[in-house]
Amino acid sequence: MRARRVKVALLGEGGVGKTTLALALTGSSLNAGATIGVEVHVLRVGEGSVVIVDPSGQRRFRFALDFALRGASLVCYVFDVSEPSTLHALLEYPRPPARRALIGNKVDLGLSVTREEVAGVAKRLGAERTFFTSALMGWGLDDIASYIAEVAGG
Ligand SMILES: Nc1nc2c(ncn2[C@@H]2O[C@H](COP(=O)(O)OP(=O)(O)OP(=O)(O)O)[C@@H](O)[C@H]2O)c(=O)[nH]1
Ligand SMILES: [Mg+2]
Repeated sequence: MRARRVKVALLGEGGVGKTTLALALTGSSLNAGATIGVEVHVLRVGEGSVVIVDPSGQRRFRFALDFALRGASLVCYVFDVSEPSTLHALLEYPRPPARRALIGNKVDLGLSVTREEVAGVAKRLGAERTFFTSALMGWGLDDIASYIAEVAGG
């Protein structure tokens, strides 16, 4: 399969697991520390590559969001399913003209949000897909990898 070069941005509050997710997707060792500014990871998809741009969720690095979003084909909004505030905070994030998906991470800790709450936020964000993952345990990553490959190939 041939894939054009594609940019994916991961947005969400500090500590929800964006970097761990990016490392898990790219098969790297999971040694995430809090992101300073922005990190960039490369995911091989067929003969192409997908650039995963992973800005810090901390407010003081808010400027990194503009960089992450510029030219992105796909925006993945990430929250921690065990911390409801991280789901609702996503409504404050920009909604650029890109495909959008919602990712509930840390399912290994159990869900403290209802499926209805998640569906409500997904709808308001304009997310076309919702995924549940544990980046730490490696759960649910194949579905996201397939979806990214689909976006990259499209
Ligand atoms: N239990 C559990 N912990 C996770 C999971 N994913 C990430 N973590 C942990 O959550 C903490 C924060 O993860 P990061 O990947 O640094 O989070 P981040 O969203 O990149 O945070 P910032 O860079 O500060 O915005 C780390 O201690 C991770 O090991 C998960 O699926 N389950
Ligand atoms: Mg990070």
